Amino acid sequence: MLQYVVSLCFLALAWAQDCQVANIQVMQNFDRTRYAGTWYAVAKKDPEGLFLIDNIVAQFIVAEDGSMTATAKGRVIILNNWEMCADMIATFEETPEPAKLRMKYWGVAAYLQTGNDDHWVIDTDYDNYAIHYSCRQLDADGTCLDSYSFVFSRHVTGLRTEDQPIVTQKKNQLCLLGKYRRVVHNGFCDSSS
Ligand code: RTL
Repeated sequence: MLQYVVSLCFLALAWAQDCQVANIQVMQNFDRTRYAGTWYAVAKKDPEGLFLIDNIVAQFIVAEDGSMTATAKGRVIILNNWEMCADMIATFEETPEPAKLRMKYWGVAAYLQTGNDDHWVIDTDYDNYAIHYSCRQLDADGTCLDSYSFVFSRHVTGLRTEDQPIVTQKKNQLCLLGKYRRVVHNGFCDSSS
């Protein structure tokens, strides 16, 4: 009986989303000043190609005029074997929806990746967890062909137990449940500026 109820719940969860990028629910009344500060990536779903590997820490800064910028660090491997800590910078542009930002980013070093990605804040309590999502390429049917997503925590040690079910639910709504990997923090990027 319990098994039956549990499978029904999973089915209901799966029905709740249609995987259309246009239908993804983002954070309501998003407040960027409360989002500001340090976030540790504790899990990530990778896009295609080169990406940040681990030790990923982002810092969001909101200026007095309300504009937002960010810096991020993370271990990367470039030129097919050179391991380093990537120092990244980003600026954000608003869209009509406060939680849907456009992010322009580049590396402090010129040989690092540059890009222009969506930066959607799916959910956050501002003090403990945040779920980020970015679709780089839309498929013809409205689903996402190439996405990446971060689970951020204010705590380098990971998510609090009480936040884990919320995060699981959001991963499912993004149609990315089971596609995340843990992000290790072992001090690799701590020594660099
Ligand atoms: C995140 C937080 C906000 C600031 C920035 C972010 C993304 C950085 C990315 C960096 C990729 C770097 C690579 C370098 C190798 O050349 C969303 C973490 C800038 C995607 C692949």
